[in-house]
Amino acid sequence: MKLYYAPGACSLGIHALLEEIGKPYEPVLVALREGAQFKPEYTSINPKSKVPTLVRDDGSVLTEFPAIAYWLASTNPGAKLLPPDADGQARALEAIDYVVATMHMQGFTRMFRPERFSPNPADQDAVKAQGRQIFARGFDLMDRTLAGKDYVVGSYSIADAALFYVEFWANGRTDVPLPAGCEAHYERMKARPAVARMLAQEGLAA
Ligand SMILES: N[C@@H](CCC(=O)N[C@@H](CS)C(=O)NCC(=O)O)C(=O)O
Repeated sequence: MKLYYAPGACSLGIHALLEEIGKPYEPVLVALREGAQFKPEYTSINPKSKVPTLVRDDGSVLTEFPAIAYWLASTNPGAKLLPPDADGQARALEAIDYVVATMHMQGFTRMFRPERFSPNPADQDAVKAQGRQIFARGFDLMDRTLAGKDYVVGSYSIADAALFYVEFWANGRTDVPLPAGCEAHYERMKARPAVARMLAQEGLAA
């Protein structure tokens, strides 16, 4: 398998899951800041010009964080990355969708790419403020989800890898404070050997 990733991007959650699984894979760096995602070498693999991209052993390509995380968990049951019951699995997918579709795409992207939401430069401070509000509210909701639990659905799952990447962003790249439950979750995640290996491989200090 090959994981196309960028250091510190949302792909870090998938990178952590691959380390958790422990099977061989090749990490391939995509230099987003240099626009490598738009070059034919990459668009021939993922025409969406985004990371993460997973190229599986049969050569087929899988994109989108929730799909990749779900596929990795389903095909590696021994890693126990999803609860065994349908309700627990649905809860994990519910949390991942919220992190990716709302906190990341609606919140964080507004804060750092306001021009994608309004072409008018005069609007951009308002767009950023709206994004910050969505991002911060997300942590409040995830904090409630974590109440009384170490991990999002109780035991460690793919949902924690998703929550971790936005917690990582909140810490290094925003002034959004993590509520106590999310802060404890962030520390708990960093203490996992697989997460520590991923951070070291991406050259990230958390
Ligand atoms: N919906 C996609 C989002 C992926 C995404 O937005 N990735 C960002 C990095 S965190 C990216 O590749 N950005 C490059 C760009 O927008 O040019 C997913 O779930 O995988």
